[in-house]
Amino acid sequence: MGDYKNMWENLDMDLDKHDILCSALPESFGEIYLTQKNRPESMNYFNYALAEVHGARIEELQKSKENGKKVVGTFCVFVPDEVIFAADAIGVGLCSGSQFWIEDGEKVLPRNLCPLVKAFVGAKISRTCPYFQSCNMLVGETTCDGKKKAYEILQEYMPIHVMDLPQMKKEKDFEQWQQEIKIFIKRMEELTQNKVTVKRLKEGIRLANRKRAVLKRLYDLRKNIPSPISGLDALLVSQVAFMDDPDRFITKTEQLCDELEERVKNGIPNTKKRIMITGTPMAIPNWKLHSIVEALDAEIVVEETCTGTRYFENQVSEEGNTLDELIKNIAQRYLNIHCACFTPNTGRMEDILEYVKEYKIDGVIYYNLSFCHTYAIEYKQVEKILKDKDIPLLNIETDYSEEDIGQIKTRIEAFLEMI
Ligand code: BJ8
Repeated sequence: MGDYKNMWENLDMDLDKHDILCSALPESFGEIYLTQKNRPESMNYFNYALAEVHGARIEELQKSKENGKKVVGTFCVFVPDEVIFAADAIGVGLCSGSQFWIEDGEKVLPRNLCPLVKAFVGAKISRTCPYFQSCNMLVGETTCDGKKKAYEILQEYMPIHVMDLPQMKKEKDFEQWQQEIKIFIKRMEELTQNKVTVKRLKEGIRLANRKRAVLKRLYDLRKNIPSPISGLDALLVSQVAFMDDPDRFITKTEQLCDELEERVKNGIPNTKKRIMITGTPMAIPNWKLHSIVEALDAEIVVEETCTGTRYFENQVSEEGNTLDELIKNIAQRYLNIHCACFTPNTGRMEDILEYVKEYKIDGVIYYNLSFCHTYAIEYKQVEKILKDKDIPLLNIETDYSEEDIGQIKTRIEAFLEMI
């Protein structure tokens, strides 16, 4: 990494603490990623993106800000990228996957709370995340209680706009979500001083659709036996998608997919068990479950999570000549994401069964971040539908710490032997 000390200083970061964070990342990335054999060459870009995640990308954000652009941070795949693009702003995903931030998070939050929430609050209050420090505004959403209340704390540190996400999918909820998107457009216009016109919103829709399409292409390639890419590498691509410049990300992921297509032609069958992960998201640098599973005789070929299929499934229709029509299209696509914060959430069950078939799954691992109640409760429904079809399922509830790695490994070994 280059010398970014001045930039971090200007971002009012805690440099000493940030040094500690930065020194741990290369080691864990090296151990987990660079030890994999026969990786696609095009993954070099994503290695670089990760290595420069606090450096070159942040420098780009600062340059854009000097040219008048605004940066907004998001925490959930329900926040429509289309609107951020249409207002000519830059969006960055701020969900945090590091144990490093937990201690600071617990200074202001209860300990028995989801690690994702504790980590993002810890990242902000410790001033060790250059993405948080670069944001002009945060965009939250009323998904789970932990996040909702955490935004009240973050509000003390910086401006935040919270989108009121309905928790059901009735006609009135659909209407309400359209209203919320309109309010969000207004807020983005105020922030950027750019008008969201029909033309700009269409361009925003097109860009977000292209990004989703390339991720879909990547996932479709994983349906091959064997998958031409490890689950770890595919996860890294998804994680980088939340931070990177969208156009560059699309180009680099297309290149990766071209290379993977060649690999498929020369694929040598293996005996690895094909695993689906379903559950809560895995934000950078949370590679815990993937690294345990793929060190054994198994490959993860799909993630039914928000750092997986929920991020890219379904496109927004580009049809329409008015803002209202385009907003309706956006609302339709987004309310079709099946997060456990909705009741009922039967769409998720349908997706899981569909992916079992499409990706030729041998076994499913239910991944639940500790204290995430909605996903923990929904486990029973997933268990039932998979049991009915005789599909093996393992439930793993964990956080970001390393304490339970041995125990999880033992359970997954036993699971793989059984399936
Ligand atoms: S659409 S999964 S990104 S809310 S923070 S709900 S893990 S207790 S992240 Fe999420 Fe949007 Fe839904 Fe996806 Fe549970 Fe933790 Fe809450 Fe979480």
